[in-house]
Amino acid sequence: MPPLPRPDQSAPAPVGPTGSHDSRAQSGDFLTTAQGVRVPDTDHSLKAGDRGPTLLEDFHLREKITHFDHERIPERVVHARGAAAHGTFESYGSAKTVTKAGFLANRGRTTPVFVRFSTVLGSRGSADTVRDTRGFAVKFYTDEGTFDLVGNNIPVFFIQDGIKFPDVIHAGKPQPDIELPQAQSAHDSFWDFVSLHTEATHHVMWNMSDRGIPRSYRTMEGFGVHTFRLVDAEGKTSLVKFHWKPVAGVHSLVWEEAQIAAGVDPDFHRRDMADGIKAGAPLEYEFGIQVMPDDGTDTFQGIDLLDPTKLVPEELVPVQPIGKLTLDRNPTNYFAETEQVAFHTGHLVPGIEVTNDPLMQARLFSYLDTQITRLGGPNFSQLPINRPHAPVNDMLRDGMHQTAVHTGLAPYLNNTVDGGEPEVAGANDHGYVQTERVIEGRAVRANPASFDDHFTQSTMFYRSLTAIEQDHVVEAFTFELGKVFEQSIKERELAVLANVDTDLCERVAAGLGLPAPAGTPMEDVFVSPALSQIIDTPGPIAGRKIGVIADSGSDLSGIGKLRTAAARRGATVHVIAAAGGVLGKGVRTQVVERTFLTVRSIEFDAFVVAGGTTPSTDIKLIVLLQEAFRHCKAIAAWGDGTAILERAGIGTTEPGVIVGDTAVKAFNDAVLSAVGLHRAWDRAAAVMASEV
Ligand code: HDD
Repeated sequence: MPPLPRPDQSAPAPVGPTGSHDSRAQSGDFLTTAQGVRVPDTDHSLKAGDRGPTLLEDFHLREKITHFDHERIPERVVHARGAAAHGTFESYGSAKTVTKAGFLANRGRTTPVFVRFSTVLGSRGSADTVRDTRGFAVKFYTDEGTFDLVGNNIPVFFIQDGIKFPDVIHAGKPQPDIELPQAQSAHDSFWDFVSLHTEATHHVMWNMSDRGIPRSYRTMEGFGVHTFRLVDAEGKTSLVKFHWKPVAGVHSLVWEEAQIAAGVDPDFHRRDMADGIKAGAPLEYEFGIQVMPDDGTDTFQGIDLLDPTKLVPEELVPVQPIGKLTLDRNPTNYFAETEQVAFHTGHLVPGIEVTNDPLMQARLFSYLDTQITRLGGPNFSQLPINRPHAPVNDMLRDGMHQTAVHTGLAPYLNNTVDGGEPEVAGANDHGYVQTERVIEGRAVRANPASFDDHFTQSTMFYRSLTAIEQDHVVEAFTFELGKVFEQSIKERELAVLANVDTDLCERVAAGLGLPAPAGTPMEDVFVSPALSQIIDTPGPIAGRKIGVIADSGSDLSGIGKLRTAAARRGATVHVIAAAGGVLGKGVRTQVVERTFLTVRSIEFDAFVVAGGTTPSTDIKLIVLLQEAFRHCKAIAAWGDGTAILERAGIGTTEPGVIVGDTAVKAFNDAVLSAVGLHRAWDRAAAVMASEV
């Protein structure tokens, strides 16, 4: 008997004019129903007379309302608030020594990616800048199948065993009776949980540091968190930690900015990413690995590599760059792509394997499971954004929302009906053949003793920060615990901090007006300067925004020069004036993009007052400059623009304040370098100590 036709599941998705997916919704000349029937009127329902009741036979009305009624799907149970972008990963080929994964091992190979950034605790409509961990989930559409690296911007996690994930999330989410606070850890149940579960301390230290309030997605590190097992072409294995290093450097907001932004622009991070991409400043990260020997101990220099509350300091194992990620295309449709993308830690490709980390093991179950509720059935891999770019030839059949039209008669193996096909693949055919590993032991609910060390790395993190970063940690703990009502919870968390660092505990206790308990912090810990984000040489400024205060009398050509100098480094200049419109005439014009009413200091990384600008007594302008000064941003003025700084009480000799006669090259370079330093931290002590 001749073989029957084989199923073809690799048929490409319908492609619309905008790219990779079907964009039929708004194409064609006429509005139609879902059945393609042209619609004559979509504003008036069919009624019995113009004042009469609506008729049930109006199929267009019923279809329109019914579809609308079902437009929402359940938001993600965690990481509901997010934004994403498309891009490309290019391999340096340097990982060839440790992995056979083709997208990493082959120098110059490019792989399409889709990356979703998120907060953890807030609902889908919550603010971007809340103090929280950020998700950093990368979908690599490799030609050996899809690999998802579902990471965070913090290299450690709150818990060591996935069975506790519902507990930590229930504690962090709004309280269940009246559902508040939204997207905040500053409440009793969160601090109740973490003070009772001291394994959370290291992650909490990171959350309370500046890492909990990133400046933007482009200035955020990413981490795979767990230890992974890489396998090379000869079958040799290594243990690795994955890192994303932002080309733009690692920078954060200050807490007051984060709070203002949550009200003024809840979309702060999402807007920054979309605007940057639109303006031609893609988000860029280097992908790197720390490689540790797979010697059967799953430990490295005393660090348990299976414990997700521990990191490996970069001074002990440097991060080796293995490729570059560039995000340069905004999604076409938020729902179809960003909302429907489904990441899964079990989406692995040959050459990348998991370890026994008990947090990772539970994740391997959860991600597939959650999509079934969220995306309404088991066929979510057929959604355009989730479709692998490698050919698919599975034997999964039917189910809700099945869109494939499978041919063939034998969706099983072995078969003779479909000619015995398809074949299974061995390692030489790029099959995912798990490396053999010995697994034995008694069934116990227990952790290894090494998981009991909850403080050494918490102390290491705190002591590795600079003084100004430590001040921020103290403020953050004092703020969060200051929002807790139960005295016993505050006291218990102070007892935790006493085991991290005596000075930290005493300063937070003083802020809360409570006695500082005694603890036994490690005196002699490893210090890892790589954990600090403060830099002393200017970094790149692509995507940064500079606000220029001006009016019709300002030196518009000077603004033009500053704009050109900024554009050369990928930054943008935006003119702010008392009223909207265009300043100047003829060739020398500047469009006003913000007025004193619509601007807020958080939108910009630096402010410059243009020469020739008339001093204004508008309180909104004074507050704008004072706020920027308090947030240690670069502030500059040229010519008589300096008079405005003086009005705002900003001394022209303060750190990070630049003045010049004209907007010449030296002046512009000084301004852009100050932006590259991110903040004038030398100003911080004076700003904090200032009194009115
Ligand atoms: Fe998770 C989503 C990251 C532990 C269960 N997680 C989710 C997302 C990120 C992370 C970035 C959002 C993905 C997206 O944008 O769609 N999660 C982490 C990291 C963890 C971690 C870095 C620890 C190292 N997660 C973790 C555990 C469990 C889950 C221990 C359960 C046992 N995570 C989920 C989930 C989510 C999720 C319920 C919700 C939506 C989704 O998966 O698709 O399955």
